[in-house]
Amino acid sequence: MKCNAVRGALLERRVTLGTWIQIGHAAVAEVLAEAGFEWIAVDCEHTEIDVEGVTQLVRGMYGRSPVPMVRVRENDTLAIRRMLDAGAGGVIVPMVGSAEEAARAVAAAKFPPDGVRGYAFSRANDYGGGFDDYVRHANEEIAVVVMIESKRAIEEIDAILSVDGVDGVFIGPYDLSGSYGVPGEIDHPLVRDGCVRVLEACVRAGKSAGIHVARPNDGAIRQTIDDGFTFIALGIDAVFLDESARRALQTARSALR
Ligand code: 3PY
Ligand code: MG
Repeated sequence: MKCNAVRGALLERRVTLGTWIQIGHAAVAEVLAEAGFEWIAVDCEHTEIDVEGVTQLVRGMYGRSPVPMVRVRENDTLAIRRMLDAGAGGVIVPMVGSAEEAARAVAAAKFPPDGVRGYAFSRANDYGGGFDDYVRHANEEIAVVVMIESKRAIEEIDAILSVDGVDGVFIGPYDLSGSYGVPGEIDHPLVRDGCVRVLEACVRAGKSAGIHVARPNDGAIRQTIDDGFTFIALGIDAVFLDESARRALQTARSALR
């Protein structure tokens, strides 16, 4: 089994830069992989992408450097298991609000005795050809990141981080803003305060703090790095496409004036 550089970085609190796929075409994975991201998360929570789409996207990354990650559709044993079987190097589990929920996510991602992941021949172990090697190393190589997206999760952050097998946490700023009653205001003091609480708790726990910079303008990127986040998702495929298309059109239209 290939060594997972992202899990190593999470455990050492080293910065890794990733990005996010919502358009389920393998060409998108190829383009973003060649751009040089260290990991790419496929979003199965807010898109129509399911295990078939993930498999194609993971194939698009195969042989290139990014570690394929999947933001699973929910904290569910089978949702996690199927993505790992498809070849994900790690899962990002949405809406985790307590230590018990975090432990459930970890258990789904680990083979016994550490968890409840089922054994099978699958794409992840070369359809059985690499079964023994995969089973021996998967629990150490698969990354488990849980998402902090609510007031409740912020209040429970120390307990969530204390769960063995949680390699890091990842803030969903939009859901977090919604939970504080200010949807979309990701720079609102309540949201910023929540982020600071997560960052401080991660330092105490020696675990990685991550966040999604959905609109990665220069200011937002610098702020995220200055804040001390280490597991950073830059942008979304659809946002890159939308923003650069609009920018090109706008530039052309002003040149034509
Ligand atoms: C959020 O902002 O809620 C997210 O889930 C980002 O990925
Ligand atoms: Mg969210």
